Amino acid sequence: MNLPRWDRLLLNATLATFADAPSCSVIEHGAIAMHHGRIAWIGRMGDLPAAPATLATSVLSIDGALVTPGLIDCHTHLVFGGDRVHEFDLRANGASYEELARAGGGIVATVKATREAGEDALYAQSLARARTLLADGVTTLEIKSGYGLELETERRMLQVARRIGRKLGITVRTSFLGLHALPPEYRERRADYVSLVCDEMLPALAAEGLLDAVDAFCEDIGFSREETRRLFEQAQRLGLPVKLHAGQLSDLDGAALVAEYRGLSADHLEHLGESGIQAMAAAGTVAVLLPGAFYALRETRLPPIELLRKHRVPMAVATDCNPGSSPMLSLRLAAGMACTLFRLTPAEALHGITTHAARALGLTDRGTLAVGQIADLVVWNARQPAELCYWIGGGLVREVYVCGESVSRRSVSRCWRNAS
Ligand code: DI6
Ligand code: FE
Repeated sequence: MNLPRWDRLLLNATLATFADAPSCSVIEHGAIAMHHGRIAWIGRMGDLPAAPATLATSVLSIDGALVTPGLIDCHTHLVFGGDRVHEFDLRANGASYEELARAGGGIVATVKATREAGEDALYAQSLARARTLLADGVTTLEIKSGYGLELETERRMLQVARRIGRKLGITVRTSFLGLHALPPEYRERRADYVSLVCDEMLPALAAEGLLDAVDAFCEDIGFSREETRRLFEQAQRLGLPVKLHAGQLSDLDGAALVAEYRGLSADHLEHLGESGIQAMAAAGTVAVLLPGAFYALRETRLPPIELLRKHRVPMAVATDCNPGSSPMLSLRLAAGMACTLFRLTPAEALHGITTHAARALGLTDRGTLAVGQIADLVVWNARQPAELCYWIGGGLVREVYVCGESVSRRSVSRCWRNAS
C-alpha cells in the first residue's frame, strides 16, 4: 500500500479548526499534517491511516496543546516613523485626539516623522513591530500607507511593508490610504489633494503592483463621502477592492458607502445605524472592530454588536496598530478587549482574528484548519480556545508554523524595541 509521506505531523493536539461558525469547532486528541506548505490531513488521531511514525518525516507530540490557524491582523498602520508618546502624555492631561489633530499634531505629526525617516530606519522600526505581532501568533498582516501623503513616501511605506513580508516569510497585504489626512502643504487646496490622490498617486502605485486594496478615513476630521466616493470610483476602474474607516468619531454613513462598492470591510463602526448594517449584510462587507482605538481614546460609544449579530454581518477584530489611537502590538489582546469592552463571546472574537479577518482581506486560503488551507498555524501554551482571550498579556505562543515551516523562536522573540 502507498502511504502518504507528509513533511510534518503534530499529534496529541487540541485543534480549534474554526471550520463551522459560531463555535471554534474543537477536535480533541487531534492530529494535523503539513505537506508542501499546506494542511494535508486533519482529524482525530485514532483515524490516522497508519502508524504515525510511518506517515511523516517529522512527527511531534504536543501533549494536548491548543492549535489554531495563524492569526490574521486585518487592519494595521504598522509602518510609520517616530512615535506619539508626547501626545499620549497630553491626552492623559486632558487634551482630546481631535483637538491635537486640529492643532497640527495627530496623523500629520506622524506624516512629518515618516517623510523624514530614511527607508532603512523606517524598515527597521516597522520590522520590529511586525516581529512582535508574529511572536504573538500573527502570520498574515494588513499594512496601510497613509503617513506619506505624497507619492514618494507613500511608495516607500508600501515597499517597506512588502519587504517586511518577504523578510519574515509571512503574508503582508497592503492598502493605499492616501486619503488619511490633508497634508499641511495642501491646507488651502483640498480639492487639489483629492485629485492628486485619485488621479495620480493611486494609478501609479497600482501600476507598480504595490496595492491589494484601497482605504480612506471617512470622518469629519478626515474626508467626506463625496471625496471617498471619488476614490472608490477610481479604485473600481483599476480593479482594486475597497475598505473604509467608517464611523470611528462621526457618522458620515460610510458603511453604506463602502457596501455600495461591495467593499471588503467597514472598520471601527462605533457610529453605525441599522440601515448601514443592512447594506453591509447585503454586500457581504465585514465589520472590523478595533477595540484598541476605543480603549486608547477612552471612547464610550460601543459599536452596535447586537445589530451586527442580528443581521449576520461577520465581525473581524484587529489591532489598528498605529502611533496615535492604538499603539497596540498584540492581536490576542485585541480579541480579549473585544470580549471585555464590546462583549463579543470568545468564540466570536476568535473567529474575528481568523476566519472573518481572512474574509476582510479577501483571502479564502486561510483562517481555518482544513485540508488544502495554507499551513500557517500556532501551537499555544493553552488547552482551550477561550484562554487566548482570557489571559491579559504574557507570551502564550509555543510555536508558529508559516507555510508548514516552524518559525525559529529566536528570530521572533527579539524585543521590538531593540531592532531600530
Ligand atoms: N483611524 C485610526 O484609528 C488611525 N487612522 C485612522 O484613520 C489613527 C492614525 C493616527 O492617529 O496616527
Ligand atoms: Fe485605522
